[in-house]
Amino acid sequence: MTSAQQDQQWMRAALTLAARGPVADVNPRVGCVIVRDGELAGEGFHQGAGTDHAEVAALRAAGTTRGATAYVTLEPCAHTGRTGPCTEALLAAGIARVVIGATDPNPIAAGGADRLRAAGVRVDEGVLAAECTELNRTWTYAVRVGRPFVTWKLAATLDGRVAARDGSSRWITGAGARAEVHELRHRVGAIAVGTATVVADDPALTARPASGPSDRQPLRVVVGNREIDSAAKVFDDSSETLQVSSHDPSVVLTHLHERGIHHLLLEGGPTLAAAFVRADCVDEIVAYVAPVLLGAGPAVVGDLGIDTIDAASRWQLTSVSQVGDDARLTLRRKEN
Ligand code: AOF
Ligand code: ZN
Repeated sequence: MTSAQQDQQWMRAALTLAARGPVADVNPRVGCVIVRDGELAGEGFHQGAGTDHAEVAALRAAGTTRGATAYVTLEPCAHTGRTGPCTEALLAAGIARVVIGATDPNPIAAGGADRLRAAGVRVDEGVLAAECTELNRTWTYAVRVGRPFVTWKLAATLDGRVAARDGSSRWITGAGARAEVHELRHRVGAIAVGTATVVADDPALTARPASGPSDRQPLRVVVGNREIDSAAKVFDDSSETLQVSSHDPSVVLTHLHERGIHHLLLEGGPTLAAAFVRADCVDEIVAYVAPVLLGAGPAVVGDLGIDTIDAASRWQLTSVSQVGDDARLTLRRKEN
């Protein structure tokens, strides 16, 4: 095995560790392995804000660290945040070489690679960089752009409707698609719906079963000013609920960003979806299309202010698959 392959192998081990961290935490998921004389000496991962960073956890687990190499999926931090700087911990432990996956996009914490080099440590960057970045896709996006990544999930008939003329909508898609939505809810920090949807459907907006890919429940966000019955399921005690009366997506996203949420799942209805699309605040669409026709009833999205085909909101299809009897399409913003 070449030394480049060896580096990749250790970085893959660090990535596997990182993936054990909490997916919707305010902090990124980070893994670290310490290797000495070609042998694993210690390993650790970040378990969420306020706990040890991955490097500190790995150093703690390791025996002798002098002269060893540390493989970290994210550039070691150079700041004192909720915990101390990892660069100083690595230096104090006598680490001779640090191999980094992704660069830290957070300007407050960045600069670790340079700091280590300046102190005489050999630093190699960019090993499995794409995978290390992808692991924290929405966190990286939020840090760079200054607002959460927004996934709009929709479930509609073949003719693009979300309910029949009489308002009934249970169920358009099959059980398989609905189970996938619960998986998705487990992976995000927050779920938003409009007040009209709460009044019409009384959704619980929880991720079920409660112990899915994560045990935590996403924050429920209700947007709009229709009055909601205090007995509505969104106000039950299974999770916290935030009410925002403004329909302005940037107000909603700013609130969520300040709370450290980096991934928002938008679940409708048509008015809220239209507001986000018009404000160019939808980054990804996950569309479940059922083999069902209604011929009447509300469309999946409200008025977008589009009068002519040249002005259509166009999207890039990134994947298509079958889930039970339904189709799942994933789309991203079209780059012009
Ligand atoms: C690392 N190793 O395991 C993580 C890092 O407030 P703090 O102290 O928890 O710092 C959070 C920031 O530190 C976070 O935004 C990111 O830039 C970096 N995360 N850095 O060296 C880790 N989780
Ligand atoms: Zn750190």
